[in-house]
Amino acid sequence: MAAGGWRAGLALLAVALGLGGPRAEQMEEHLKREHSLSKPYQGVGSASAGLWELQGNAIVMAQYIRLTPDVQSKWGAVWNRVPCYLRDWEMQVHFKIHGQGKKNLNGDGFAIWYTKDRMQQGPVFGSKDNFLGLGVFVDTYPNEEKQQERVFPYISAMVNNGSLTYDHDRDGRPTELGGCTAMVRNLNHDTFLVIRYVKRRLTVLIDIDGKQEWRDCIDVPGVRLPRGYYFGTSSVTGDLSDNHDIISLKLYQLTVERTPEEERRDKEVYLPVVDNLKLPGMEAPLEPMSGLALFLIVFFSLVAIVFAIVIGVIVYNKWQEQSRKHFY
Ligand SMILES: [Ca+2]
Repeated sequence: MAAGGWRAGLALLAVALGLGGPRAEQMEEHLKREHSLSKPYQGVGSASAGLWELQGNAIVMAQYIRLTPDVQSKWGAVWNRVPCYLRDWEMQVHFKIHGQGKKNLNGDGFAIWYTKDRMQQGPVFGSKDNFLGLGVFVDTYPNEEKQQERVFPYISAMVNNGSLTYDHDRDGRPTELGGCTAMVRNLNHDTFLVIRYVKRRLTVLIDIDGKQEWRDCIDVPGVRLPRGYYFGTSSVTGDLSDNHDIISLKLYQLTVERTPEEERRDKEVYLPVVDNLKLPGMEAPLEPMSGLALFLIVFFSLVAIVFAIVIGVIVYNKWQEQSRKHFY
């Protein structure tokens, strides 16, 4: 693959150029083979061995993995068997969507997943709804009739703690974290997208114009994803169809330095959540109380109790004095 060489040092370059965030910072990257999928797809789909498992109509070809053929009512998925415990990572997806359908008469697209559950068939691009984790959708068909703001094909991202439903009829608009238009069908050049997760910041970049340049698509800070979830990709066709091909999935471990403050902020989470986001069921979990706060609460509670007792004693004594006066 011609693009392979320059792409290897991409994360470092992108961050140096400021694409990854407002502040240029040092970042090293390292390909993790256990979470990557590339030619010749050795062991993919074998029943017990191999790092990746196939599902549905997905098939392994010499040059790609076809999640679905350009045929109605098909679905397919490929899932990593190894849970990912990296804190900071980047997933580079080399894909191809092509078919006979003319403009907007094709579907439905595909999803890239980082989720707790794997190998679960469902209605969200062939995979489970009410998922736990991250889904990035390359949606090639506008289901919502009056599409005004969004031009399709459209890429969007969604983070779910299991409580949210993907609204297929509205192309996931109610739960969308961000998105962009991406004309990705029937192109003669290679098409890529990158999902980068660094210091709780989720960014999606696309390279679909054949210029070997990354374009910003999604940028959301404060995304808290637990570790130990699985990478996967899935696709579905309905009345409309396309070939949805994955050429490679390359997962890079990114090594970044954190300040002590960032270490505190980026501590382990057990449910996916997005800061400052008001979605039903997506409230940020309560921060555990700090030692000082707990001490102050206990201290002032004791002071208040002592104060109340003293007042009580005084009032009681006064009342007794009064009653004595009444008796004599
Ligand atoms: Ca759609």
